[in-house]
Amino acid sequence: MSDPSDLIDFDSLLSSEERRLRDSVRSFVDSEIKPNIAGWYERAVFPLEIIPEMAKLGLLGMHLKGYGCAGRSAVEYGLAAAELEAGDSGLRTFVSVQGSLAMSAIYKHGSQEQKQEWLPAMAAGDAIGCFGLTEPSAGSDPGSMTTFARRDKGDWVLNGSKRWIGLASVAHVAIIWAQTDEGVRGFVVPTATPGFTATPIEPKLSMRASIQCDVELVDVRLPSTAALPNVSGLKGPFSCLNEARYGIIWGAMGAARDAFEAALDYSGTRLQFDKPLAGYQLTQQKLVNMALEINKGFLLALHLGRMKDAGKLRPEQISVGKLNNCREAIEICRESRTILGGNGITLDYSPLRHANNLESVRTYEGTDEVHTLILGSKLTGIPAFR
Ligand code: TGC
Repeated sequence: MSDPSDLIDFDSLLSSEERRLRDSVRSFVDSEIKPNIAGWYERAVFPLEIIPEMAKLGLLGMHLKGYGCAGRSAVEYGLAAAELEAGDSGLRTFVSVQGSLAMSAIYKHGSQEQKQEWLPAMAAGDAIGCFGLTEPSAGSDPGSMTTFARRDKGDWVLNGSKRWIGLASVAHVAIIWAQTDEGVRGFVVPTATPGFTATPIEPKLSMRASIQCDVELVDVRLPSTAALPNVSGLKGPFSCLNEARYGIIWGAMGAARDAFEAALDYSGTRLQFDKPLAGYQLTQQKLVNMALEINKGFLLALHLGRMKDAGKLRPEQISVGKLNNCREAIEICRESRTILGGNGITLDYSPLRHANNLESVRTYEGTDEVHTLILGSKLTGIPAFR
């Protein structure tokens, strides 16, 4: 399948297996997501019924090895993220929260028992996970979290609040990060545990086909084995955010590509002053500028993906991709909307839906400002966070 925005034969940079994986996810998105997404978005529904199909495609924890996971490469994971987000950011977000955040936390930092208990069920889509880091007053600065886990007769007892936690109200397990007397620790919390409640945040103007929740933890009592044994400190959650931020680098460009294709298609058929919009120089300039950024964005994603597969990708390089590709993608979606004119503000077309979603995507997993300061610190040697 060649993309109308592809001016540089991007496909020639992919292996046949990478193209096959990409095409199978694209077929799934074309048949199961695109025909339904406007309705889900309008009704603010996350379609739980598509989870088994995503599991069958091997999309859940797809970059992990063993435990029923597909063991795909970083580039393959990225290609899948781009295709899913061409459908809708909310659906890519589900795969990110499940695989990059919740499953990665257990995979990287969990005990053998925690891995055996949760990872196969999560890969199969039988168990949904969520990742509780952000709090009502601790977003960009997770080190200021106040959720606390205290030891009590060999148990852990958690109290606190989390906010913007994807999928929490439908999740079976939550990875909750909390302060302890030994620094920040992660906890594997079955959501049926007494004292755990998750309430969807509504109404939203972005990511409507997705669920984000407030989570309250009131005397949530857990056995000593609930703590993730292999990490303490903020590097625990940050190591998982690296995975999710990496997927966003690709996903954002998938949304941009879909918006561009909607605008290109519309401009070829919409007549004004007796000729198609695509015949006007102003429209062609918009289309060309967008296509250039899409080509550059995918090249950047692929370069970073190849580095990740080689084990050489550094966190600040992920910031380059997340900052650039979110920033360009949202501009592309907005510019695409201008080509659609008034029709572009309806749910009949994807660009404004994607642009609205990308407001969330540019904000979660590190805002534009956070990634700018990470890179500013790298360039100058002076951290400007505090
Ligand atoms: P800092 O003192 O710099 O670092 C603390 C420790 O963490 C290590 N570290 C990292 N390790 C791995 N990967 C990274 N990217 C890392 N960044 C830092 C660091 O080496 C240190 O380790 P150690 O061993 O010395 O203790 O921490 P800081 O807080 O001062 O860092 C500043 C800043 C701004 C970079 C950081 O706080 C940051 O990235 N903030 C943004 C947080 C963020 O992205 N929040 C959004 C979370 S998204 C979410 O919760 C919702 S999930 C999605 C959903 O549910 O829908």
